[in-house]
Amino acid sequence: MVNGKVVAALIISILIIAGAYFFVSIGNIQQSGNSIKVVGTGGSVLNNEKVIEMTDAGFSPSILTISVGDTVTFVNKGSEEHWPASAVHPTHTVYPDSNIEKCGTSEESKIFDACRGVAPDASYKFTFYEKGSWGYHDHLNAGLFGKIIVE
Ligand SMILES: [Cu+2]
Repeated sequence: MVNGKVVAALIISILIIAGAYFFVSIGNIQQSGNSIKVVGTGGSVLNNEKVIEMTDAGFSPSILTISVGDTVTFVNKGSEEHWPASAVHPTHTVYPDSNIEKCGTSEESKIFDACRGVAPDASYKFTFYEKGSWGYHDHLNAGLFGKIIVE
């Protein structure tokens, strides 16, 4: 005999999943070049996401211009791990408030530093709120570098 509480929990779970699916599906995703825009039902831009591909040859595009508040996703398309991080190797302190010593602390999500190697097919995202020209590199291969210009 199935307990009434179990049935209620199952129904609630199904409603939560259905609700989550509804919210995911109302957004309209527009993709053009390296830019993905997620547009709400009112046409407002919720987020402007730019993609930088990391391969064993470097970052592409190596110079990217974005707007304040844009999120950059570094996608590893190579066969080795890559670790994007603010200049300058090895301290990573050029981007405001960034510092490799904050990796593993509660401030890790606020610094421009993946804080670990990103595996092939995995990605690292960072949202830029500071205007400027921000150099970065691959901490595991410091000869690979790029620049993000935030306007
Ligand atoms: Cu480094």
